[in-house]
Amino acid sequence: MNHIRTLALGAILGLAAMGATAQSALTATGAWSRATPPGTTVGAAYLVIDNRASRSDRLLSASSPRATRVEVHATVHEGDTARMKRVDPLHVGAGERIELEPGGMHLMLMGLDAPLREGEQVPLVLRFEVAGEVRVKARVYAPGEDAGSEDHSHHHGH
Ligand SMILES: [Cu+2]
Repeated sequence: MNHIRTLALGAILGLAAMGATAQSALTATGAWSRATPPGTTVGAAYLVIDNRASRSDRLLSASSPRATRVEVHATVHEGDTARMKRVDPLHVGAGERIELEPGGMHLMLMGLDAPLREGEQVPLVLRFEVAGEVRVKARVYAPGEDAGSEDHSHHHGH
C-alpha cells in the first residue's frame, strides 16, 4: 500500500516538475539586508538561490531601483585580510543551492540613493540566463541583526 502511494506521488510530482516552467524551478528566497549608516552609499544583500532545474543556469546581472549598480561579490581570504571579488557571471549548477550570506558571497548594492533603513523592503531583480527575471524583496534588519539570528548566533560576539 505504501509502495503504491509512494509511486503514485512520485508520478504526480514528476508530472508537476515536467509541467513547471524554468522560472519556478529556480528560486531566490529569504532575501535580506542590513541597515546602513548615514553617508554610506554601499550595502549588501543576502539570499538563497535554489536551482531545482535539471540544467545549470547563470546569474547574468542584478539590479535594484535603490542602487546604481548591483554586483555579485565573493569574499576572498588572504592571510588575515579579506577582500571582495566580483563574480560575473555566477554559475548555478543543476540542483545546486547557493547561499549568499555575511562573510561569504553577497549582492553588493553600490550607489545607494539613500541609506537602507530597518524594516524597509529593497526590491531586487536577478536576471538568469535560463530562468529569466527573478524578483525579490530584501527585508532590511538592524545593524548586527540578521534573518537567521537564532541559527547564526555563534557568529556574533567575538
Ligand atoms: Cu561586496
